[in-house]
Amino acid sequence: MKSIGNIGLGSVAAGLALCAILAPLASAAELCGLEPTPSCGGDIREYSAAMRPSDEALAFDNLPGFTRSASHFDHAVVSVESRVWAGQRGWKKATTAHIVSPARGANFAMYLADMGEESSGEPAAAGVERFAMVLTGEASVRHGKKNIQLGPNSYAYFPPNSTDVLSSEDGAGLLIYERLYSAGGKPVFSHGEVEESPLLPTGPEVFKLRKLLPQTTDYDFNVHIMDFQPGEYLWVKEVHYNQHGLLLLEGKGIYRLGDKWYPVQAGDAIWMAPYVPQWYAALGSTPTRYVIYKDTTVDPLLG
Ligand code: UGY
Ligand code: MN
Repeated sequence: MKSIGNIGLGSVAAGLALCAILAPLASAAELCGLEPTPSCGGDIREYSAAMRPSDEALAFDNLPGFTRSASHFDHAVVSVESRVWAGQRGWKKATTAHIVSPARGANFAMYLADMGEESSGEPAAAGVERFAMVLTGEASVRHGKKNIQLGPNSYAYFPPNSTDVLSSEDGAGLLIYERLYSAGGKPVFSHGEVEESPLLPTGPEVFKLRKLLPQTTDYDFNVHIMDFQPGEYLWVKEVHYNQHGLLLLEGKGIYRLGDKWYPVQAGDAIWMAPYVPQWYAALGSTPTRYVIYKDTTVDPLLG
């Protein structure tokens, strides 16, 4: 093919001549296809995809084999296109997508639950505490004699050995954190709506912070909601013993994890192992909100 190409396809005449010679051959169409000459009978090609404006949105998630997901010993990014849904013990008419679990060294599990119509989630395994945040739809919890409705942006905490069942009539999307309880206190059932939780002081930081669980030694983790305006970023380039499981709820930006930099957007999830350097900058034109698990009040020496 190379030697044929070298004969001199530069001129139209040479192209026509070559096509005439090669026409009877089975491979002629392919060879003619190398040069877009009308005489070869092929379509005139037009490469508008290559000339598209640089501000046009590109469908990266559909690019074969491409993913922003990454997995390293001290962090992982699970972008939307990498979620894998499956049935799970205790979840009826629902599928779950696990993002973090002890299988990768974490002290907690983090997963999404896609509840269908008339679905339910049995209580967590013995000794396991559960935090559920409603992302979409409507769920409910039967707690004693009370039937508690949980709409989008609301949450509930179930202490270890709770017998409360989560259910949904019309379907709901939940974010779940679970952990084998390890604090030796008396955590209790609670529920609420994110915006009703007070804003807390953040020292030198500019982001807005809410903590959805009580800050007492009865709890071995907390769930933070963090809000950034575009252009705001973490002041502290954090390194700490606590682990994180993060879900970006709104917005986009750059997450630094160790010595890697990840463009992230709503729907992306991140696992951060103890001591991984972490830093975030909110970019784009809309604010960022993320929800993040953080283990706490557990002695770093004793785990
Ligand atoms: O509380 C935290 O550790 C939190 N600021 N970390 C983070 O956003 N990566
Ligand atoms: Mn942190």
